[in-house]
Amino acid sequence: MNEFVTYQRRGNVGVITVNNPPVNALSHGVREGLSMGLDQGAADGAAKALLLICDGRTFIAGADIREFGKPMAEPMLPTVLAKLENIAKPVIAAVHGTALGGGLEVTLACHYRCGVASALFGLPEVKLGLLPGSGGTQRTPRLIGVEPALKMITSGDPVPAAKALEQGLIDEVIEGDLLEGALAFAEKVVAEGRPLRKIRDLTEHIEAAKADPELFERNRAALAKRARGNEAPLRCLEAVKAAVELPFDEGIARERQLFMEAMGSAQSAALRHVFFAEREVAKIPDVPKDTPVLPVERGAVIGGGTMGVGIAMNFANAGIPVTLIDTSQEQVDQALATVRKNYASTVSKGRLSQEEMDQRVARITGTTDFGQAAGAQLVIEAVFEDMALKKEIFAKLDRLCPAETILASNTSTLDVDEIAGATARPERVVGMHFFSPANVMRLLEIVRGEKTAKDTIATAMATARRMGKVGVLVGVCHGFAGNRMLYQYTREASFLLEEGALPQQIDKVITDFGMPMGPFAMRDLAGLDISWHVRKARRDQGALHGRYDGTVGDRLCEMERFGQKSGAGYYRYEAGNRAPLNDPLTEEVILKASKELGIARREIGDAEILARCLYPMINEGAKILEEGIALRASDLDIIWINGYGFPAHRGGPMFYGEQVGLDSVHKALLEFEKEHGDLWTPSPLLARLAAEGKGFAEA
Ligand code: 3H9
Repeated sequence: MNEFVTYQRRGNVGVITVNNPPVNALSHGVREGLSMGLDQGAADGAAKALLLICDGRTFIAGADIREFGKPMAEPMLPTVLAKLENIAKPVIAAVHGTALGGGLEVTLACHYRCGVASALFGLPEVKLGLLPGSGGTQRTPRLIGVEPALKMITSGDPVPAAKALEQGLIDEVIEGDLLEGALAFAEKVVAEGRPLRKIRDLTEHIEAAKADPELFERNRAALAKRARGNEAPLRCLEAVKAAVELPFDEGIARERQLFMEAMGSAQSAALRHVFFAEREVAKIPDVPKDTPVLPVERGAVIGGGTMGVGIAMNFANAGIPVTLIDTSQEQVDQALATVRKNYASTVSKGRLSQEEMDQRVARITGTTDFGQAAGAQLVIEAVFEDMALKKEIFAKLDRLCPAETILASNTSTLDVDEIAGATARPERVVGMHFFSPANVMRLLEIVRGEKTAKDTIATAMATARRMGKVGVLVGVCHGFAGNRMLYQYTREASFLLEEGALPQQIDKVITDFGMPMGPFAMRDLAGLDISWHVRKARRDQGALHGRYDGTVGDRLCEMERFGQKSGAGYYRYEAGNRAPLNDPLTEEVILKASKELGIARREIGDAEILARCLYPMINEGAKILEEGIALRASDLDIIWINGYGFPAHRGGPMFYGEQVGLDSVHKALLEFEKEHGDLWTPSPLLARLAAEGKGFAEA
């Protein structure tokens, strides 16, 4: 056919094979080859049935995302699929790996589907801000029912072969070799004279859905609640609704219209950016893919506090036995009890089986004997942020552990090079900064010290992957990348309070933007007292410079309002309820603080609030890039999406800055600088890119 698709006959069956590594994406060449393969199969009189199968590691994983946003050449996928569905002999899809997006849509235009037990079937377009654009929203509900189809399409989550069989999405699960099994299935279809089953003609599920007039409103309300401004799930729902309300061909036309609308949206551009950013983040220019990864067969965690417990659970979840070490037996026992409590809570929610819990708990052993760290290949220290204590622990581990053992610190602020200096193996020392709760949050900042060896970095990145985390490489500086940017954001939120806004207004602007929580609800959840103590200590040391951002926070803490745990902070809380309630007392405190500071309060618009909170973050991100602390702007986006809940449909803070226009961000920063001083001075990198009309990737 062409270089991507071949045709060959086996017995009564014409076999069309796609080969477009790595994931058999439906590029122009594949669509063209498929169209030609179908023509040949249709014309081959000896072929009583056709089999569609793929070479390599997977079935077709969807449209070629790299072609999106560019002019598309004929034949388009819907045209190829119409040809496929109308062929006058049975066509059978044989799936291994993943049949995703356009790949699953190809199978739905076939008359029968089979796959190996390990195969996955899904329509993940929603995760790219899209909807299935080649009949997926019209055929899936006709095949498996409207509600199961809605679930599959609006969640984007794939289903395994067994579930697909149960739902009727596929007709047979193949044991053993896929090609041989699928050929036997095709011969059976021929021998039994099975009909050409066109999904477009199935009506049973559509009629059932018509009998439930509330179906779409019910699902729309539930989706809108979860979507936080993400438009794609609701667009998916509109397309499925068309399957119920319109004849098939009109439904297909409506689907196409919605698909093109989604393709042109800023949100889809953002989500596509995130897709590639997630893959880029694993690539470190001077640590190539073939860098040796040291074996990690056993882990150890020093410190049984909240972070230590979460980290030990990450090892256990990845199937790696781990020793949890603390100074007293009481602390060890308490840590192990917390491990059990955390897992039991997951079991009670039905998200983990009791058997799996028992296996994971059994992988975690506790001891007060530091010597047992010697049995691990990766030791992660998670004691509190005290440089002297960390140095003492690292010196001790250095004496006790074999020379190859990697010693990692979970520090969130301290200098990893200074910690490494306490050992005779700085090349085996690395930062592994987990985010709280450590067993839940996907982000892991991997901090490269001056002397950290390449294989140490490769091992830390590989361990992150085994733990189901996204590892992002950063350099040494106070707060690393994520928290450095966070500080800018929370500081601005505090200033806005003093200047005229209220917590509920700021929080609403931020949650309307798509963050799960605003800065003040977040502070109330974390507790206000810790940062109060830090501020007091820094003030006593004379380390506070510039405009002070803690006035309101200090007053609240002086009134013993420490957040949720004390029933009040920026908001008030009713017993047993975490919902923040507006509090006139807080407003009084804020008004007084403004007066005390000599600030005349003014109306602050929502757009200014958003810009004041986000632009300084983008500016700090640019400084981080300039200093070489992060490798790329898209890595900072991945940090914020996975560690702080930044909405993926906004692409991350740096991508959002580019969508607003770096020039506009730069201009706004200059205005803020005029008004409020040099905290807002644009970074030279941002100023240069704005002047040159370039994005961060072109820096
Ligand atoms: C769609 O189908 C729209 C239709 O409804 C309508 C059409 C009209 N295109 O993830 P990996 C690259 S929308 C181009 O590391 P894994 C990826 O960038 C599409 N490239 O491997 C990477 O490149 P590099 C719906 C793609 O084994 C390399 O392949 N489909 C595509 O961990 C390996 O990827 C999806 O959303 C693509 N579609 O996971 C599926 N997919 O090496 C998206 C991958 O240069 N893909 N690449 O960095 C996936 O979910 C995973 O890649 C998959 C494999 C599970 C398949």
